[in-house]
Amino acid sequence: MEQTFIMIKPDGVQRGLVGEIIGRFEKKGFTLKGLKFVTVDRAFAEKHYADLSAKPFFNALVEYIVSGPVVAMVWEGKNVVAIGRKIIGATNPAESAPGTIRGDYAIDIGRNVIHGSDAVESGRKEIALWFPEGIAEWRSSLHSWIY
Ligand code: 3AN
Repeated sequence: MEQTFIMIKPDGVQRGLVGEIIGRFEKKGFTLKGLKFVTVDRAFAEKHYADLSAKPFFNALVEYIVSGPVVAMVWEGKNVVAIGRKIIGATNPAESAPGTIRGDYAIDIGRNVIHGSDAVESGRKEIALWFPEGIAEWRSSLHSWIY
């Protein structure tokens, strides 16, 4: 079953949006497979955002991510990568639709509340980076219609 890496960024934690965000993924029907509350250091944040290292905003992005604790999660379900990105909304909150997390709760692209893997393969890499200890296996139900 497909998995994705979702992170509630420091501004999402500080603004008390953790429950709201987790609730949206739960109510959609996805399964929470891993969760940790963690403050990462610069070297770790640079690894997570390695693909963006040439961008002019890279330094500010790394500083933002290390500025406080984040909630790192693994969510599982059918098409969870693409549907998760829909739930999150466009990168720039000015363009993300109302009803999406960024559309409802963010204004600034540099403080956009949440991260979600952009492809199944990057999800695999990000899960391995954030959860090197692995993810415990569990099933929410034996019913195949619950993803
Ligand atoms: P997404 O998070 O929607 O996959 P990416 O991968 O293009 O978007 O960018 C990763 C993160 O970098 C974004 N979540 C955002 O915090 C930051 N970012 C992207 N573009 C900009 C920008 N033009 N200025 C400042 N920060 C940016």
